[in-house]
Amino acid sequence: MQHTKQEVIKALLPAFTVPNKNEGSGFAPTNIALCKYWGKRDIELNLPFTSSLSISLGNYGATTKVSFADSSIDQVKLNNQTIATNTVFYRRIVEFLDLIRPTNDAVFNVVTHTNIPIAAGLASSACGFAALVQALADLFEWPLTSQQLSILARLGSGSACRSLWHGFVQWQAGSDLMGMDSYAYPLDEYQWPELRVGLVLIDQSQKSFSSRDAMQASVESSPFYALWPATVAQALDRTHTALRTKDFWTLGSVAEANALAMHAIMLSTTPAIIYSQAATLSCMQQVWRARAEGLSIFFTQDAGPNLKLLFLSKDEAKVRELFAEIQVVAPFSYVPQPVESI
Ligand code: 2P0
Repeated sequence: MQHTKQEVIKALLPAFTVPNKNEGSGFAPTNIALCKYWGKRDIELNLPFTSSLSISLGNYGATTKVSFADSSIDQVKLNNQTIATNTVFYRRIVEFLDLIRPTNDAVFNVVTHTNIPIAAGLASSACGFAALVQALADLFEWPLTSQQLSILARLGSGSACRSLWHGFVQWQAGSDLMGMDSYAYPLDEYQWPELRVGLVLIDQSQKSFSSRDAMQASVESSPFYALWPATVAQALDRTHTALRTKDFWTLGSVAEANALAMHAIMLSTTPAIIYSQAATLSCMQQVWRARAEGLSIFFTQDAGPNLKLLFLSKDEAKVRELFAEIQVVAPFSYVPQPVESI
């Protein structure tokens, strides 16, 4: 039986309370999947066919403040710009606010600041919805566990459920039809302070098709989609072993292969989905050349042309020499920022 988002909200928040506070705030890091989420078993609830595993990018993410507005419609500001009501971005946020609006005439003011490129395959919707859920939880003082907040964030965007924590995070696919067992949790047993993620920005422009539509098209038409669940299950298994034994070569190889397998599925979708640009392929070849010469460097790629390089701190200088424009993130060097500063 198909369940609705409203049913899930009702199960999690049976009684709406009028907040005592005027404003709520939250920060959420963006996350990069090492074992990817690609395809839903339930489109309405963003329930995935497979589990996935990500690394959060420390201080790179979204900071959001939410309050009640004195206007007729919700106000959404992103990086100091008012978002027009006819954009997909605005509609997705308002659809989410509709789920938790305490009364029909309650209107919200949402102010978000991000320090990552929007919609360029750097998982901006992930940190955006995770930060919004945290800000709403703060405003309404919801008595929810972090797993329940993860479920709420998933209703906004699937990968958002992984953005509630730092470090390595796993989103378990679950099997419940209402998705009550489909949430993420931190893998705190795996700490890897030497891990670095290098962001190679090939193109920051908006992507031509959303990952939401693309993954659904893959489920419906790729002849290889049937192989995806077993591919991810094996990748997850090998990633856990690599994290447990701190085997960087295996971690990187598995992440790179998993990203390429996801893009192979996209390529075999009708019509084909190709996010890579010529510069993406050149960058991949550069990584492979460096690896052939002995450097421990791997890449992963999401629903965009940009690559994220994986390497260890001891190789950072060499990697910076090879990739001049790279932005290097140390995922485990998270420094909490005061939310008041936005
Ligand atoms: C991931 N991506 O695991 C995969 C890899 C993109 C490629 O999750 O429809 O924005 O909101 O659930 O989460 C991007 O998809 O999609 C994504 P919805 P979402 O990071």
